[in-house]
Order: sequence, then C-alpha cells, then structure tokens
Amino acid sequence: MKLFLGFFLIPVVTSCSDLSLPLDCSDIYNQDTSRPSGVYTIYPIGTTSAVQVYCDMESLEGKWTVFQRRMDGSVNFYRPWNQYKLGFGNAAGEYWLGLENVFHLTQRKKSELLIDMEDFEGNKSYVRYTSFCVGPESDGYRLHLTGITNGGAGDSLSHISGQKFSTFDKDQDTWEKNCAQTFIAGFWFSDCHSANPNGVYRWGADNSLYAIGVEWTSWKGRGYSLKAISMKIRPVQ
Ligand SMILES: *[C@@H]1O[C@H](CO)[C@@H](O)[C@H](O)[C@H]1NC(C)=O
Ligand SMILES: [Ca+2]
Repeated sequence: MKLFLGFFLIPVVTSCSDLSLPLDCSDIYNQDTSRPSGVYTIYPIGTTSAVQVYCDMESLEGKWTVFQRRMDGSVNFYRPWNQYKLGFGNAAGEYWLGLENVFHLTQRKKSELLIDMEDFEGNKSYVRYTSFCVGPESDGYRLHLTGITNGGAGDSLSHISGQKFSTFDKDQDTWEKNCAQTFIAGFWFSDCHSANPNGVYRWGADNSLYAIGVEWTSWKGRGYSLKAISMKIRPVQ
C-alpha cells in the first residue's frame, strides 16, 4: 500500500511543478498550432493573474495577443485611470486588456505591435512597429515604440513614443489642458494626438465635434471614426 501511494504521488507532484500556464497568445499557439482565433485565458503576471483575451491566430502568421479592440461601439472607453490600469470590456467583443498586463507582457518578452483597422465600406489597412513596450506604473506606463512597416494605414503613432498614458483623471500629457478630457479617451497623448483608438465610437464620418472619434488620421484624416481597430502584440522571434 505504501509503495503504491509513493508511486502515485510522484506524478502529481511532477505535474504541479511542470504546470506551464500560457503567458500570452504565442504560448497558446505553441501548445497547439491548430488553435483558431478566439477568446483564451492567459496569465500575464503569474498563476493568480488569469485574464481572458482575444488571440488573433490569422493576421501575418498569427500569435497576436490583442490588448485593445473596437468593433461595434458596445463598450464605453471614457474611463478613469484605475480601469485603464486593470482593464475593462469583454474579450469576445470590445475591450482594453489593462496597462498593468501590457507592462508585464512587454517586460517579459521583446514585443512587436500590429494595429489593424477597417472603415464602414470594408476597406482595411494596418501598420506594424518592430518594437513596442510599456514601462511601469511608477513611470506613468510610458510608451516606447520604434520601427515601422506601413500596411496602408500610415504612421500616426511614432510621435507619441516616449509619452506617459493619460486618462481624464490623470493628466500626464504635454499639453497645458487635458487631452483625455478634450478628446474623450484614455491614451498616450502628447499635445494631443494623430490617432485616438480609444475615442468615441461615431459610426463613420462626422465633423460636428473635433477629433474625438476613433481616428487614425494618416489613413482617414480628421473627422472619420473607424468601424474597427485593434492593437495587438507578439514576441519578436
Ligand atoms: C474605401 O476605398 C475606396 C477605394 O479606395 C474609396 O473610394 C472609398 O472612399 C473608401 N471608403 C471610405 C469610407 O473611406
Ligand atoms: Ca496636460
């Protein structure tokens, strides 16, 4: 009996210590390369940090961990600092993964960034940056971004590299006023933006209020609010 107990205990202990939880969507893919795009659970900060995320397994060879997604206007993105820090929304639809998660993901693995977008007539474009990382909260979740591959969307983001993140209740932009309040979003702003992915969902062209929409100006100019945009990262091979 003692012999059997010992025999059965060993595999249990081994499987606990071997338990490898996926950090991101590239781990999910590497566990099983046939997995489709969809919602999965990842652990960006360790065993107690389970969070649902949408994995894009198709675009440019897949393995992308989506940290921002707009697609139908169902989620309000005008939110305070604490919610941008911890995340909000629904991984099957519109959501923000949370700056603390993105900080940990980009600290643990060198990452690239893909942003793809779509207008209301089905035109699509993207832009890709070869290096993307977000610093710690103690430094305002500062953005670092380099290297661009233009997939038609153009570069509306490089100029905010080096900026801290801002929300309506935490102004860390370089403008005398509050970019997050003025342009109804939380984002990395300077004075203020050429792109406003977390802006107000406005269903297309609308110039009635200046630059508050889900804009990507190097593709659509000012006053066009996109149908869909998503920001996603994956480890650099
Ligand atoms: C979609 O692309 C076509 C062809 O380039 C262009 O004529 C049209 O204006 C675009 N649609 C929008 C909403 O920008
Ligand atoms: Ca300011």
